[in-house]
Order: sequence, then structure tokens, then C-alpha cells
Amino acid sequence: MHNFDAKLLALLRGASRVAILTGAGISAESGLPTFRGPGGWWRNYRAEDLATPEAFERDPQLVWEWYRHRRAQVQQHLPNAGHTALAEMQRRAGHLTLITQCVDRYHQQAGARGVIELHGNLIESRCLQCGAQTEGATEIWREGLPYCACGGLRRPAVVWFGESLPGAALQQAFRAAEECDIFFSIGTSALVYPAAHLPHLARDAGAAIVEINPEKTPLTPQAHWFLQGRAGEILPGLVQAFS
Ligand code: BV8
Ligand code: ZN
Repeated sequence: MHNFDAKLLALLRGASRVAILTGAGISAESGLPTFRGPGGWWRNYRAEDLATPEAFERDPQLVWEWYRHRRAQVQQHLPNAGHTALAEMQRRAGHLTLITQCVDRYHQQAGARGVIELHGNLIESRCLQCGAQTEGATEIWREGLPYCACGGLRRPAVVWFGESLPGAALQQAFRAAEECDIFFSIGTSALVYPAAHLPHLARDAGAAIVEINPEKTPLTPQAHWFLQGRAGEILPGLVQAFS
């Protein structure tokens, strides 16, 4: 059990606006592999080599095989105590904005509301022809590829490397980072931009930065609190700090 610094607990009790950024590490204890940690490989491919428009252009069947594999993993596992704690914190805190780089929608499944998805989600797919974006059930699969009723090929509804993030989501996330009293960075290696810029925005606007991660990251030196450990073990202990 983590014993938290009294100053941090007092800050949480008094915080009126909290912003939280999560990365793949929040779903690690659900059994989903992170991008850069163990299991971040699939067959002999690195995630970053597959999560690109070029890879999809070159071999859409391979990329869809990877996403279907990941969809199956998401369906076979469940949100963990970290996701549940964050949803509970949101219910208790005055104003808590949850921003995620995850594409598994576990935050929503655990009851969080108004989740800002910076990198899209892998549950839905988008038609390259008519732009319709819907859940997998409407996909018409032929030879390892999903098609739209309009005949167009569909792609995973995620943001790939080299693609811009959804403008509205990014604006909302920037505003939450600039307006919060306390910013949590949880389960992210703080390497992928522009998401990794958010804690710096918050710090420059005067927020206290709390990082939760079993390992140090490039953000750690800038964090006011570094809670070293797993999100699923640390977060439940923090919930009661929110009155
Ligand atoms: C853009 C969706 C340009 C797909 C993803 C050089 C320098 C700086 C930037 C760049 C550069 N070269 C290229 C760029 C830009 C690039 C980027 O930042 N690259 C990085 C790698 C250097 N960014 C982009 O391309 C972005 N777009 O910049 O557009 C542009 C600009 C204008 C106009 C047009 C275009 C798009 C980025 C989005 C890419 N898509 N995902 C999919 O999921 O399939 S990113 C992918 O990485 C996931 O979303 C993932 O969440 C994200 C970040 O990784 P993390 O979440 O941090 O996961 P990671 O595995 O790295 O770390 C896990 C952490 O958890 C670890 O720290 C571990 O210790 C910790 N952990 C483990 N267990 C636990 C735990 N923590 C807590 N509890 C535990 N139990
Ligand atoms: Zn279509």
C-alpha cells in the first residue's frame, strides 16, 4: 500500500480542476501489451512500424490482422482497478478531465465520462470513400479486409504516426491542461507528441504535475510528485483523497 505525501493529499482535496493523461501503461494490468514494453511486438513487427499510413498502404491485410488481434485482446480482457479508480475519482472530484492515448475504450467501459481520445479507438473503423465511422459490426469482410456498405475500404479509426490528431480533441486537451490545478501523467512513456506536450503546458500554467509509472520517463524530472509503481496498485489508494 502506497503511503502518500500529506501535501499531495491536501492538494487533491483542494483541487477544483484535475486533468489526467493516460497511456498504454494504464491497460497493462488488464493484460494488454504496451507499445514499448514487453509484448509491444507482434510476430516480428514493432507496433510503430505497423501503426502508420505507409504500412496500411503497403499491406492493408497485415495491418488489419494486427488490429483484429488487438481487438480480440481488448474483448478478452477487462478494465482494471486503475480504470475503475479513475472513474470513481471523476465522480468525486469537482472537475476532472480524462485524456487518453489508449485506443481500447477501457476508460469508458469502467464508467469514465467525456473521455478525450487523442489517438482514436480500435473498436470502430472509417470508410475511406464516404467517411462513415462505425463499430466493427457494420464491417463487410472480404479476403481479410473490411468494406463499407458504399463499397469503400475501411481503415481502423485510430491516429497513426505521421497523422494529425483530431483537432477538437487536441484543443479540448490543451485547454484542460492549461486550466487545471493538478495534472496526472499515468502509464505513458511521455515520448509521443503532441500528447507528451500536455504536462509541460500544465506545468507552465502553474499546475502541480504528478506522474505514476513503474519506471522513470523524460517527464519525471519535471514532475512535482513521481509515484513509482503500477497504476492499478497506486490509484485505488488515491481515490479517497478526492472528497
Ligand atoms: C503527429 C494509435 C504530425 C495507433 C498511436 C521526432 C521527435 C518528436 C516527434 C516526432 C519525431 N518523429 C515523429 C514525430 C511525431 C510522432 C511522435 O511523437 N513520435 C515519437 C515516437 C517520437 N507523433 C506523431 O506522429 C503524431 N502525429 O505528430 O502529426 C503532423 C503535424 C501536423 C500536421 C500533420 C501531421 C501521432 C501520434 C499518434 C500515433 N498513434 N496510437 C494504435 O494504437 O495502433 S501512438 C501509441 O503510442 C499509442 O497511442 C500509445 O498510447 C502511444 C504512446 O505510448 P504510451 O501510451 O506512452 O505507451 P508506451 O508503451 O510507450 O509506454 C507505456 C508506459 O507505461 C511505460 O512508461 C511503462 O513504464 C508504463 N507502464 C507499464 N506498466 C504500467 C505502466 N504504468 C503504470 N502502471 C502499469 N502497470
Ligand atoms: Zn463508405
